[in-house]
Amino acid sequence: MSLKVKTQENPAADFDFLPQEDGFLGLEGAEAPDPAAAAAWILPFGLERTVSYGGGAGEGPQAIIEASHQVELFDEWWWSEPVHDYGVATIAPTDLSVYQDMPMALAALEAQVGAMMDAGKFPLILGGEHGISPGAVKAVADRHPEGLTILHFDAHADLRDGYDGEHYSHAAALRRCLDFPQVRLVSVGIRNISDGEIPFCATEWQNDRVKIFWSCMRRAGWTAEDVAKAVGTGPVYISFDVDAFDAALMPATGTPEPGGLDWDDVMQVLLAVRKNNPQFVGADVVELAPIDGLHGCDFTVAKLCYRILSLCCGPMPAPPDWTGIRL
Ligand SMILES: [Mn+2]
Repeated sequence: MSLKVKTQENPAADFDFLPQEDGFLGLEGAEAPDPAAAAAWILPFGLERTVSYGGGAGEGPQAIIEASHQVELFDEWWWSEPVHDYGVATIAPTDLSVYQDMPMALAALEAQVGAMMDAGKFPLILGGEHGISPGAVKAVADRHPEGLTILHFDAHADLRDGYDGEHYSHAAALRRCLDFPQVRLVSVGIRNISDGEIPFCATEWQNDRVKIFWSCMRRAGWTAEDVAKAVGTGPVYISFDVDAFDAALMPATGTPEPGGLDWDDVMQVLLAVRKNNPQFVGADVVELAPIDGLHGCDFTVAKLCYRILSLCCGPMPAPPDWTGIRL
């Protein structure tokens, strides 16, 4: 179906939506909200242009959506099916080959994310390579001149000032986001940074614009609550590169790294951030490069997306008393 979204900047933005049974979570019948009534909109944006090692990120959105049909709607953190508290709809993927270079693709993404926000929706962008994040963040930052914190999960700092001659490289994703002066960065899971990034990182650390929670210190050096304190109460945008997960858990990504986060590391951080009740304004999940037969990776990312949506758009989690589960 098609839905016209009227916004101030873009009075006739058109979005085509996937039928709900084909979209994220595969909602059917009475469970499926009309897109206009859904608080969260999924935007598939499988751009794959500046990848430097393994390819395949362009197939990410479709794999996430397909795997999401296997994700159980009931979530024990809420002891309910939290999706019904906010509602989700999925925009139909478009042909990204029409964009001849990164600036064109980023401008298109910025316009789409901006239109989603102006329509009052929470945008979740499915990548695609990490190089797309600055396009989405530009739209979000423009609407939050008072300040924007990016909660960034990744193996890589991505603070290079360009890479392989590409200003908007995936390896420069967060550097380009920090081009916007109101943006600050809290990175979690980092275990790959280059010598050339250190001076910038050190300067911006002094300016309180960059804070890194190194993966190697996750069991001994910092807690989820420390991350939540650094993030604050928002506005918060989540940029999640799936290579933040350990390479054993997430081999299906272009540049996997050992020594990474496990599922519960990530969940504890997200939950601690949620407990501070920040203003969540958008998210992207990038760099899934599906591998035939490793459907566990696709499923992990689909479940991650559902948790992010429920934490950002749903009520505060209200888990049962685990010592006496209410059955
Ligand atoms: Mn990465």
